[in-house]
Amino acid sequence: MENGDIIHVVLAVHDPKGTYSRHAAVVMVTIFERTSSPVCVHILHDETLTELNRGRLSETAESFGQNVEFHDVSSYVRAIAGDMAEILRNWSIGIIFKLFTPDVLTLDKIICLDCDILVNLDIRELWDIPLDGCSVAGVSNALCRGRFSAAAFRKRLMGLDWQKSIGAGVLVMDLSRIRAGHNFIAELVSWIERYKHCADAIDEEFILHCFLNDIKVIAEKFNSDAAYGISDRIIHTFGKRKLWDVRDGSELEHIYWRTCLKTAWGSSAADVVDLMIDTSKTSPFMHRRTSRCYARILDRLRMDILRRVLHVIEIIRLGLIDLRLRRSLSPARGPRKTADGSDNPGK
Ligand SMILES: [Mn+2]
Repeated sequence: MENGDIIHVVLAVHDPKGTYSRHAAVVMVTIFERTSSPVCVHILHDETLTELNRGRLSETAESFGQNVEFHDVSSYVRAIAGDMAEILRNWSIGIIFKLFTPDVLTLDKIICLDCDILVNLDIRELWDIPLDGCSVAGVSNALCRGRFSAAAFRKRLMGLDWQKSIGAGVLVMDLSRIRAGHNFIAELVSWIERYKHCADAIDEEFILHCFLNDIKVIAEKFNSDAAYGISDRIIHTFGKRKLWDVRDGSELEHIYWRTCLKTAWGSSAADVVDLMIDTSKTSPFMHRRTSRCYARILDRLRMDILRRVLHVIEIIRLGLIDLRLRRSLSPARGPRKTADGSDNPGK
């Protein structure tokens, strides 16, 4: 394979607020710190990447003696953007940048990572996994989603086998094989046109659509939730609650902010303190007073509902006891006696 021993990693950066590039730098440092291999990081970005942030990403790579290259994918985005609005209800446009990789890069092989990830192993371990003739490798997410999940249901609607689904946050791609068998951009455009009404996680669903029987499933530790531990893993924060969003004192949170200190965003501790305070101010998960208030309202509701349910059960229980008592106390049924003791009141 050309490019010798260099490990090539793709990160996508769409950064309208100017805060997202930092997360890419944190991912880069977690890679650089745990490998002795040369790494080239390819940043796929659009016009939202500022000169300042681009410089900081370069500086971060340089400080570890590694390389970073920038690839502007704005023209690809524009080519399909008209069809995207309906799909991108829950996602940033950055979710599709990795799908441009086979067209943008001339390399043979690439690792694609999301930016909500911490690499806590030597990335070479992932790089060296043979793809066994498959176009893509990733970690199965069929089990964690489940047969009756909305994601599985949506995939069945699109004619996809949900059991073969892999997470798109960590992917290894054989770019030569993909280019030989696919015209990725054209296929993406027609796929979006056809499925825009039900598609959601485009990267994951489109990859499953293209490579249904051409996917190598790799060990779960390469794209793993922190719930399973964090050592010797690539940890991915699934869902909307990202590692920089919360102050829960988790080990992961410590790793994120300590790593941030080693990027060009953390050239002084004071800068990182400012960043932490700024993210706390804007994080939807940091309105602690409000969330405590909601918790109290929920507790109150739960208590009221429980009290009423218990009340109804108690009434039914008492009613049953009452009925049983009446039955046991009432005289045995028989013909009624008249006042004079005769059996027949009628004449
Ligand atoms: Mn992600």
